[in-house]
Amino acid sequence: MSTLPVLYSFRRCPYAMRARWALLQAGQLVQWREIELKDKPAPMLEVSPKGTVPVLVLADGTVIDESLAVMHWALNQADPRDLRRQGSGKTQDCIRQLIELNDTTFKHHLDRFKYSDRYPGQSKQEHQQQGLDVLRGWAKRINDCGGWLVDASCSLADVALWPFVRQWRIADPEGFDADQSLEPLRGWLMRFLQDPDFERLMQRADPWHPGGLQPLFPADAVDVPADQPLFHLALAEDWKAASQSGHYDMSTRGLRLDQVGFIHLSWREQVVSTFERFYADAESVILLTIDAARLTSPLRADAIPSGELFPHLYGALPIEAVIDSGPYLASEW
Ligand SMILES: N[C@@H](CCC(=O)N[C@@H](CS)C(=O)NCC(=O)O)C(=O)O
Repeated sequence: MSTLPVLYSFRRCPYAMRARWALLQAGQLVQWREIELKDKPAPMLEVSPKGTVPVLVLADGTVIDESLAVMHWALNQADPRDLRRQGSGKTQDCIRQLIELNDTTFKHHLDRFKYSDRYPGQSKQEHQQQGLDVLRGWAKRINDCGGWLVDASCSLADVALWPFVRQWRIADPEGFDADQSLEPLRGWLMRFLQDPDFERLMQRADPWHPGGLQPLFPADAVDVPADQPLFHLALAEDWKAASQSGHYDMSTRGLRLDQVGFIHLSWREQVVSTFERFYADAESVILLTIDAARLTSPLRADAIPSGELFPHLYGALPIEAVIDSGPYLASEW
């Protein structure tokens, strides 16, 4: 457990929120040190004297103290939905430009609109207008691109920007909700706010003090022991395709890894109920037995709404990790 990275974070900080969102998507588990901005813990300032959150300290002592760098580190561990659009340099440029506009121009106007009392002599209305110009540009992009900022699915740009748009809405909910030109942006923001991961992202913890309680983030997840076999039920045709390609990338029946973000697995005692819930009417079901120690993508056990933990694999399943495969025989379980 002590080898998990340490994350210094502040619940409502939009930079920390986007970093935590990426950690969630990448199947990471970290030691969570919630801080108070007015009383930063000395161990955080020792590793990062600039005193901003988020700060991620890796097991080898590497310190990552810029939110975007934390996101990239997380997505380097696993990026099952290809948020970074690795195959397209043009889309990557577009993502970079959008994030830069947010982190410079938009943030500048957001601060002076939201906290206008901290900026005496500046015109709140002027910053509101300029911030709205940026927001309208993003709304138009979302409309033109089919629901997201760069194309028809969520990218790193969407993930990096939405906490700041949320802040704008918090500063002026009536104006934001009534503005017709922001309609596509409202729908886009709602998708994040209504995502089950939003609640996980915004979990609360008491401020950490050296020697104090050390919760994990996400708080409803645990590490997956490498010494216990993991199981996955697969349709025979999907497993056959995987045996040819060398890796298996179905998440669950009828849904791929890139649609769900991870591959559903079970521990031994969960196999029967998983079969009964999802595969009982399928023609030909194969049970895969997986050696967790042979997996290289992140594994994390996440709670489903009932609270039960299930192991999830945040990447494709290499066929070398499957130590046994054969028809699922209900009579044997
Ligand atoms: N460029 C940094 C900015 C982070 C930042 O400014 N975080 C704010 C909280 S939202 C902070 O820690 N401010 C320090 C303070 O208020 O003392 C990043 O992307 O990580």
